[in-house]
Amino acid sequence: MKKTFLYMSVLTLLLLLVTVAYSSNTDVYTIQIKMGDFYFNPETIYLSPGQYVKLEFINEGKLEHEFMVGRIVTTEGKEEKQEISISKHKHPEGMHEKHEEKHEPGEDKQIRNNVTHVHTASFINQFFEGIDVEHSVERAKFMEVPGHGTMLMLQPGGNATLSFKVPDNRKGEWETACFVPGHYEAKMKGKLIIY
Ligand SMILES: [Cu+2]
Repeated sequence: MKKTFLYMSVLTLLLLLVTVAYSSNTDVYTIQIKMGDFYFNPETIYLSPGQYVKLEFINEGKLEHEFMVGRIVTTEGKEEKQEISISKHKHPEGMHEKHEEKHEPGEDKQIRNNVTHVHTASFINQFFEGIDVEHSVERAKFMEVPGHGTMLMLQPGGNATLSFKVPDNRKGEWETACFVPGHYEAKMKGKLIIY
């Protein structure tokens, strides 16, 4: 009887250990990131390859802010966007001159207006490229902007979550930034370290 009890206890303990090990394996590492005028708090985020993470964002500032992650800052974003808008005017060969004459000035103006909304800086190497990100947004947007990259944009008071698995090939130091004109210059940047 005593032996059976001991045996059962050991078995229960083993089962408990397995359960704990299993649940910690599938644990999601959640981190809250506050955005404001002009900062990210915490400024540095540490994540590990293979980790399941959930980044929770809150914009506690009075201005709209964005969160982007990458490696080389470029100011070519605006020009790239202009190229894209020009390519919208592409038409079959031989139609070119005719088209130029027929061109509606109003249409052009509308496209130019879109261009002025584009932020002037972005990253060349985007951290989120190829990562399957599950997101939820409230007064916020998570999207791919041609010529700008993968961005999370939060209105004042907005919040958002990004859930994903950190790939093994993202090790190292990444820069986080807000490229709303003037914000990066006002030091609205930080670091994402995958170690
Ligand atoms: Cu900002």
